[in-house]
Amino acid sequence: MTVIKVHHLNQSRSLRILWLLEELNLPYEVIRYERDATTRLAPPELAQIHPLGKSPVIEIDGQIVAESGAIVETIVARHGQDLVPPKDSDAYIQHLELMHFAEGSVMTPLLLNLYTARLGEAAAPLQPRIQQEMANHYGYLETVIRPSGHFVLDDLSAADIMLSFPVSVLSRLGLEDSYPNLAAFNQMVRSRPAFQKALEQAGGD
Ligand SMILES: N[C@@H](CCC(=O)N[C@@H](CS)C(=O)NCC(=O)O)C(=O)O
Repeated sequence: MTVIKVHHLNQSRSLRILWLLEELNLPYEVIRYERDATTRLAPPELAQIHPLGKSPVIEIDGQIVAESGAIVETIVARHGQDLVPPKDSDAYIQHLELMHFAEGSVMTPLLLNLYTARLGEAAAPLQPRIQQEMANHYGYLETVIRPSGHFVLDDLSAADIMLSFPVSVLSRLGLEDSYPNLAAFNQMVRSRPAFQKALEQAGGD
């Protein structure tokens, strides 16, 4: 089996990929990059791997893949079918929806919140809408989580791995008390041995 190379930026979505690889017990190599201490941006070396200059990026069987959702789908299609519901099931559609929701929807208000925080009072007119959309998206996730504590299946799925990143932001925002199911999900993720190994590889989160 070929070794998957992971171009990992500290404190980034790339943790999803390390966690997935640990869950699947696949051989991988981590190439580490550090954010600029002032700007928090990735170093220019990442743009030599993929033109966007962002992380995660992987090299798998000679191909470069960017976008954490595409990376997760590529890896599970080859090595982790148990992490995706059967294609002819209703759960498959829900899984697909949440895989896309994780980057295509919930990250938008979170990023707006992050960036507008730098504007101070100038961002005040935008804040009610941003907060409303954060509550909308987190509120939705809070209700769709299953009694098992996972999002789609009774056990871990690729959607859980994708959603772990936006859900982890809740604790940084001090909002965990408002979303007890998501707080429990976050604890479940962090208690998994594979996640802890991924955190070690990542040098923390
Ligand atoms: N939608 C992309 C987002 C990639 C992304 O924005 N990565 C961030 C880290 S979480 C990054 O590389 N930021 C550094 C920069 O933009 O310079 C994905 O899911 O992979």
